[in-house]
Amino acid sequence: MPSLLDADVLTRLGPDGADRFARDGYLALPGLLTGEGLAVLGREATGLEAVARRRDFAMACMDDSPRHMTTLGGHVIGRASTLIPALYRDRSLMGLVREVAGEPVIEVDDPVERHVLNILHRAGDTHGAHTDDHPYALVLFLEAPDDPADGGLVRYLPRAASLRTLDSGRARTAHHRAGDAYLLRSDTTAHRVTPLVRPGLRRTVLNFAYTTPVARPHRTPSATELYE
Ligand SMILES: O=C(O)CCC(=O)C(=O)O
Ligand SMILES: [Fe+2]
Repeated sequence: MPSLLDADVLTRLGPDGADRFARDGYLALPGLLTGEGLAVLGREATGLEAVARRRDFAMACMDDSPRHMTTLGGHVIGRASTLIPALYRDRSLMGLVREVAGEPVIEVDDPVERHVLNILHRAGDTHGAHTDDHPYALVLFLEAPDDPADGGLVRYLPRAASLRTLDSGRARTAHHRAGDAYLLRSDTTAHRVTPLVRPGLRRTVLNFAYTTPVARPHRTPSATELYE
């Protein structure tokens, strides 16, 4: 789906993207979506939001970190959308993930976790601290506050010993705009999304999970609790 993705994103980042990713567990991919890609995926997400579900709870298996968000699991997206599953398995997109990851990546079998939609849309909405079950997460931004002061920032800490260390001084913070993306080494990098600070703000992402031929998922109940 070349017209939805900016094929030059890695060239713009320079030659050390994969090295930075290996070191930081994170690589920003600014402007990965073209204007057309953002428009088309934005319309798709707006349609899917009608069947998405509100979640407000503390996730026991992730240190009781908060979830205040509206979500849609991959199993529903797989039935309701042809575009998102096609983009998920798009060769050029998976090639980009492979290049940054520095190893072969494959699709996640689990229909719930492979591609999910996360919408923060109320004041205080947040996706609390966790690690993912699968090694790689490609997060695509369809909506996000333009001003970092409005929240919706990603905090992350690679090779985190525990989720609590995510609020230590070593954690980093990243701001993204609609059309941006990032790749995360998501099974070993603790991460969370900071709360939206006031009403009227929205932050919508697609999260595409990938694994490798040798990786074994960290099985937690988190995806079931958030997406089923
Ligand atoms: O919204 C984000 O930036 C992160 C999403 C995430 O961590 C997840 O869906 O597991
Ligand atoms: Fe995550």
